[in-house]
Amino acid sequence: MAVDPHTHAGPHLSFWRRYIFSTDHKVIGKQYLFLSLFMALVGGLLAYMMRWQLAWPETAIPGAGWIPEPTAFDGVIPPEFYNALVTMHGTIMVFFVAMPLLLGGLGNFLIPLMVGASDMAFPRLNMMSFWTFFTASMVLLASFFVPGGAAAAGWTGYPPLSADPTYTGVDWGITLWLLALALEFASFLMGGINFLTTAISMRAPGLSMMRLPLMVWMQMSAAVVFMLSVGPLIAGAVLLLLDRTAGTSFFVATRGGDPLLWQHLFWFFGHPEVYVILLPGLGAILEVLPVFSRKPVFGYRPIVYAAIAASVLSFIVWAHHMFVSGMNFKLVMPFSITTILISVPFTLIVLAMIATIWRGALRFTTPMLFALGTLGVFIVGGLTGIFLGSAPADIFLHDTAFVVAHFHYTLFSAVIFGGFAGIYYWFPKMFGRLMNELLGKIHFAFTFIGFNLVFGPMFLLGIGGQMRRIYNPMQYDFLKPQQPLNEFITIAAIILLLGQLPFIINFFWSMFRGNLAGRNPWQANTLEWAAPSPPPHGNFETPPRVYHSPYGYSQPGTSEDWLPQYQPLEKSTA
Ligand code: HEM
Ligand SMILES: [Cu+2]
Repeated sequence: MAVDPHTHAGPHLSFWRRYIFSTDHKVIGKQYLFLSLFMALVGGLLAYMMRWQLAWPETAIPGAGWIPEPTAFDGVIPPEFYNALVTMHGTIMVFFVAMPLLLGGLGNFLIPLMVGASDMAFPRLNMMSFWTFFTASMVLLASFFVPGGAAAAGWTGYPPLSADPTYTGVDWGITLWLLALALEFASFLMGGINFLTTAISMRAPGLSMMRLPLMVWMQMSAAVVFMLSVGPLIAGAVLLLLDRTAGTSFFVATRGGDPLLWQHLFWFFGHPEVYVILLPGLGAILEVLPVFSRKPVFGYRPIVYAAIAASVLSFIVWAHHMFVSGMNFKLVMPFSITTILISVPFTLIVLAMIATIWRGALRFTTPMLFALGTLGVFIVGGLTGIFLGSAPADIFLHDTAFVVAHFHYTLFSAVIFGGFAGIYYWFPKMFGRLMNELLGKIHFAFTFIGFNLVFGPMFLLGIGGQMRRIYNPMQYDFLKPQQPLNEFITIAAIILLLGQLPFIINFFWSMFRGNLAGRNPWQANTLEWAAPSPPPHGNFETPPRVYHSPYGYSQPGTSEDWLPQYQPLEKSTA
């Protein structure tokens, strides 16, 4: 039975306190979710403009005619704006979609529920972290409208491009970009403290660390990785800001600075950041796979240890982004080896996932389809990562479309497939209603097929030599024979983007009109399903107790094929 949240809201709160400046982790989680979906739309539209330009260079982009000069001339985008598109697309997708969706949205909503707590450890800090993030998003979007336009030095912000406005023609845009990143980092530092404190100190009686759902482990690992890696980049960002505004020369070679120093500071953060995204994405599907296979997660402890091992290793691989940067060549092999080493824990996690679904009683619901999609796509991303991790291959493939294909296979799998798996799975808990299965499956088909048609052929483009971050491939004679592939990819990208319409319709329609979900529509074991859907402020009517592992499906000695964590054994055996 869905419970009206108003009847359980406790003290009467004004509209503003209940929905806008709420300290309820569930409202904050939804705020992150809505904002990240909005930003995904923006990021997707930027990708559409890039792809159009790559397929039909310097022709008017349908729908872009309204963009004023000097950014676009009747819909034709000039090279400077193309640079801004690449930069802002990457920045938005990584920092303003992936993190708010997987950590801000799912993490905030789920951690207190999954550990049986009534809210986050620091609810006000939680609210502050959302509004800091909101401010960051607005600063970032505002940068499109300042003179010179938005940042255009790549999402990695390499100097000297980022340090010297005369190289890009962008002045304020890059300063605002740095400010937006600083605000977003502050926001997620606050969030990380909250996540860790809540998961460690507010667990329900009986919920030992080794009974935590894997999603909580993954969110904790991600929070630790983020908090330990972001410091050097914040320092680097301040130095870069000084280079830009105060005439210092930390990174500008012509003034005696060292651009490689920025690359080290950036990637010491930038590589672990990928795991900040990846781990919660994998965490989401680790919840979905056992529920719809009706089997326990295979190898719970090895998965936890693998996540910790991958987190530790993530700090000593960063220079694999710099094999061709001119750093000391003696660093190349050590970083190649650590990079390939990191495939061991991830292989283990993938094998555990396959073993989990192996011979299960699979239920092909929409969340399950997206979870299986994540798995398939992530395997391709992981395997191609081994190519790029080995320096000799990377020297050939570096900065080609092969790299673009590789990182979309890993990031898209975690963020989009994993994120959708999570949204479809937890939507009934969030809104008390089920999403439509038919629309969900149509959405999955378009996303899965569309995705592979976009990024699969990009491996070929890269092997054929197409560089990334170029404005017009037709400028190079040796790339001309590949142009039909570019056109094909762009058509597929348009299909992929249009394929998101069924989701948008489904999401908003189901929020108000979907079938009522009840407490536990999927017959899942974890604690969030013990609370009403949607849970009232304070979450549980009575504080839950935990008796079992989160994955007791099809256990001997039970009459049902599930065994909720919150039910003692006597009750569930008839
Ligand atoms: C509709 C789906 C998407 C399409 C069609 C798309 C397309 C593109 C294109 C054409 C580029 C420029 C490649 C280059 O020349 O370097 C790019 C870059 C990038 N994309 Fe995507 N993308 C999509 C979704 C995503 C998602 C979901 C993420 C991450 C969560 C992502 C992260 C990035 C990053 C980090 C870059 C690098 C930006 C840079 O070089 O500064 N993209 N994408
Ligand atoms: Cu890396």
